[in-house]
Amino acid sequence: DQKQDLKDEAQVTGEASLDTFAPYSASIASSIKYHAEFTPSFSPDRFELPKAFYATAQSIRDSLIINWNATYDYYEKINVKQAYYLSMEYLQGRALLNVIGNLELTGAYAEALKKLGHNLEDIAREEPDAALGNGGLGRLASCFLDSLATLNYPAWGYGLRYKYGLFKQHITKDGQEEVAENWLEMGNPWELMRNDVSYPVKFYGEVISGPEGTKEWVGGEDITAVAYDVPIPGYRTKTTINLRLWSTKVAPEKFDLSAFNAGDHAKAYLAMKNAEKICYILYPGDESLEGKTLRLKQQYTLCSASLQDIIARYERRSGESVNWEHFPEKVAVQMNDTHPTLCIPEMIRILIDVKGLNWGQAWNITQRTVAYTNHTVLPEALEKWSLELMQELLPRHVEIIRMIDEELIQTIIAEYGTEDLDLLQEKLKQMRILDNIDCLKTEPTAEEDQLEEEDMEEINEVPLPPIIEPNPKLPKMIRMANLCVAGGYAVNGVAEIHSEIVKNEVFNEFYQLWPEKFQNKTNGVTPRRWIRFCNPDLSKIITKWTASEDWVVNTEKLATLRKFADNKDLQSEWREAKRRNKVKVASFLREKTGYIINPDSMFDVQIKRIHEYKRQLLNIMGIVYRYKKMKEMSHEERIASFVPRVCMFGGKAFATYVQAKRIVKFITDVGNIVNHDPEIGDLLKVVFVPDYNVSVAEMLIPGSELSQHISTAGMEASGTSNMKFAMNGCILIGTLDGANVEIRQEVGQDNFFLFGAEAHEIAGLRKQRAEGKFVPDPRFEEVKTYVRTGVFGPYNYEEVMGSLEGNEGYGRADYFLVGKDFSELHRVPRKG
Ligand code: B1H
Repeated sequence: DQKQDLKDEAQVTGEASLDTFAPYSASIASSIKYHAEFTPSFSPDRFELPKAFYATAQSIRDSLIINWNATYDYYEKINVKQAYYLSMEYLQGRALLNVIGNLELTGAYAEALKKLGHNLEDIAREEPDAALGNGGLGRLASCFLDSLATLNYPAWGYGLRYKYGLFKQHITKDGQEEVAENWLEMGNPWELMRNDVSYPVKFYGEVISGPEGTKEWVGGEDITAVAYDVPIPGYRTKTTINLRLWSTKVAPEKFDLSAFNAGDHAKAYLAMKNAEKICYILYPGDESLEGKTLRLKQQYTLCSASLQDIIARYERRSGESVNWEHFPEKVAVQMNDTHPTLCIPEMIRILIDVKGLNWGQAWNITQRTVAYTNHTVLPEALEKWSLELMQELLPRHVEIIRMIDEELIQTIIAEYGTEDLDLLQEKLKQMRILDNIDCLKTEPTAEEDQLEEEDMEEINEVPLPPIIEPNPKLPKMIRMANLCVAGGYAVNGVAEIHSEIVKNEVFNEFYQLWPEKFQNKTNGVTPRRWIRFCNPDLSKIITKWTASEDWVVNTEKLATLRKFADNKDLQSEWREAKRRNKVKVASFLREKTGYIINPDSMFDVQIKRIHEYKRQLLNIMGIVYRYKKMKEMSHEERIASFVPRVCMFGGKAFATYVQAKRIVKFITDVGNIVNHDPEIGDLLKVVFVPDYNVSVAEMLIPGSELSQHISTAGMEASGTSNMKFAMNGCILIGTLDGANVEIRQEVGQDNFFLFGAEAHEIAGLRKQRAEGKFVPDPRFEEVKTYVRTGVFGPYNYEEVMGSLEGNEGYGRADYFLVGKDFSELHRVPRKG
């Protein structure tokens, strides 16, 4: 009650601290001291960093565990339906400020730490980022967990506990250098190792048929997946949900003691190493990735351990009478892209081979339980696995995938008939799960033998599909997205425009067959981390002017601010808050790059993975153009023509993505020249922020004024930083792509700098460009020529400039249409 009174008062007055809980700070301080004394990993004599961080984290962890247990006792008691989010990535960032903020203990902790001679912000900065993800897809998973807990949804996340997260990026004179990120080095205070929760996971081996058509998968390599639980607290609620991350170790009986005893240590440890290395490292690719056995092992480990856990929980909660038909009423499994697709055959395998269900039951239950979110339409990013590799690693799953493929073929034949063979062939070609693999059924499979006679008659009535001769020269592949669409009850895109492309282009054949499966779920971000905690100054202003803190849970309330838009007091408070955030950015950049920037310049920011489709190259070409024009002017003219601007870039390039790394090098080289040019001074600075991650984003976004979301239209599925910038009072410049479209509708077209070709024009423009029919703006040619003169140093930019040329000499001939949209960059804002 005391807490509530204080809060009510704080809300009404909009006073500095919304959670001044002095009465708690004394007991928090003693709890922190207690943990500092009993934290064995640090020397006991002094309460210093980083020990102070670990002790602080442990003191709050106790409350998390209490809430976590209470949440689960309750879910267990009411046997609630649970949503399970399966993701290969979680980009959690730091947890401390989020945890104490969600528990509304920030003020109390700040005070307690002050008593102990520390400052909360410094303590928080000691925490390494948990970077178990690459970019938007991983961060979305983490935002979902926060919001699910806050909104009291019974949900769990499942993922992998990578020992090394996304690499650390160093910027050297040669561009990006990758360094391993050992985030667990000092221990992870937020996880609870659950030795009591572990499951066997098998690879390789063979499938043996039993007497009554039963199948047994035997032999091969057995490992153990062990659970590590990370409690995820909601905001202003006791609901604390779970992120269960699997780590792998050797199955106890597989340690080769006799080899060890015989002195062959390498052999003895081999199985151990093979098991442990599965969770060693996050694959650092974003948007596309080569198929690798280790990656497939990772994916299967996630699916198998999670499904075994989910099914065990369902059985336990069902008590005496397990009715599998009701499984979809208690379980929903959401797949974050195709990376966890193996959930589908794994669920079927467990239901048939372990629980004794027949094919029809298992297939039906799975189809009612699983759903798929698509995050990209880039053709190279649609996951495919070689049948050969899958066959070797997961032989039983290949049998099941073949059965699903057959089911799909039968559905397609039933829908389109066999009269128009060309049509049927085309449909099969587009939709089948197995690519370049014969689909002629010669004999009934063992499972079909088991079917009731009536069902069999039905199948026999369906004529056999026409033969498409596989091409022996091409690899036989499994198309994971097709498996997801066929195996799940729903498919969603992540922004309106993207979901339309999913329906009308990428999966159009499936959409025609099952229109009811297709949905849109525009991405979102948690307003706790992305406004309330990362921008306390702005938060206070919002709370004051909306007269309530409700916006932290219900972002629609932010619209209340609209009626004060012209209020001078609000405007000046807003400006002051922005300025304070910019000062923080300036001091961060000085520390990380040595560049001194003026906080009164306009801060223009592009932070995201480095990818050609995101067009950092378009941005930097525009900057080079501006620089060249400045150089051509007199001092007076320059001052009169340009607003001082700091252009910031941040983002990591996939280590083997050569062109992306060249772009990083280009940006840093431009910075090197421009930032030291005495004629230019504060009028233009170009800064590449090294090692961009969640924590860096939390600092940069509140201090930004213009942010760039300039992908080639139709290529960015959604984007999520666009939302974070908009929420922190930053104007967007962007193309009509991803969630930009919806953000622009919300903020109004006057508050969004729109430019560039639209998605429906892209195919035609690419064709024109490739045929040399489209002539780029002369200013674009001017910039390329300028770069080629070597103004930015001795590095050979030929490959970068060449990729922008409209001829075939450089692969895809300005595939991303930088040359097309460049001209419009200088014509903002556009009407309509
Ligand atoms: C997104 C990925 C992705 N789309 C493959 N696809 C990966 C694909 O390791 N891999 O193999 C990793 C990541 N990530 C992003 O998802 C989209 O580009 C964004 O536009 C979108 O906002 C985000 C969340 O939906």
